[in-house]
Amino acid sequence: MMDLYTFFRSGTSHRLRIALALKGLDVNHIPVDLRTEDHSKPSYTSINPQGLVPALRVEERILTQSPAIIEWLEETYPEPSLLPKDIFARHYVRSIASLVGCDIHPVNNRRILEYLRGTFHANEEQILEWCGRWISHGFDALETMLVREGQSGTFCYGDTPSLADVYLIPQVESARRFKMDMSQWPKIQTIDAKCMTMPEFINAAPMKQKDAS
Ligand SMILES: N[C@@H](CCC(=O)N[C@@H](CS)C(=O)NCC(=O)O)C(=O)O
Repeated sequence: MMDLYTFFRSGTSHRLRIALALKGLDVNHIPVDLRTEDHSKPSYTSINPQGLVPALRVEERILTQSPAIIEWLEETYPEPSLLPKDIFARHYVRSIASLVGCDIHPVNNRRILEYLRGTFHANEEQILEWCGRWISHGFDALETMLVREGQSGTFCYGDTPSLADVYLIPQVESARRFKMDMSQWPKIQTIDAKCMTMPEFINAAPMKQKDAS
């Protein structure tokens, strides 16, 4: 069985948990507590030198970087696919994943916020403003894309979950944690509600994890 190094509140761990569940794969969860800096200790940096979760142990190999791990999953376990068949639809789904994974998540990552707090003395109000700005900027564009492109159904693309939903749902969870009003983005809110009827998404949620507290 594969070992997943994960933290319940980590968005990138969350997206990987969803992808694994949609592929029907059961893995052994090994919690790495970011609050106690366990990810920066040699016991974990010996696994991932970047000191970031998630990581996936597959037999003797360690896989890092959630986008690369999800691509590996897609190539190793092609069914059910997280990508549509049509080549432009594949681009569309990947562009949503990139919007979240490259342009929203990284600037709101814990280590960035800790640096803003520690080096620039940002208070919690300023931290919320920072996170809110980048989430709003991304979600405003995504809401427009979802409505304008007319490719979304009950999910970001059509009526089955794809890579786009795998990336989106953890970001919605994070937006709620940063006290964002999700009613500004009704299409995103509807897709989130639909995903959260599926056990694959429900069981991957932060508060469902054994390390949640
Ligand atoms: N690009 C990496 C980013 C991983 C990442 O940023 N993980 C966060 C949790 S969501 C982390 O470990 N942060 C540690 C920290 O910020 O101190 C991936 O997608 O796997």
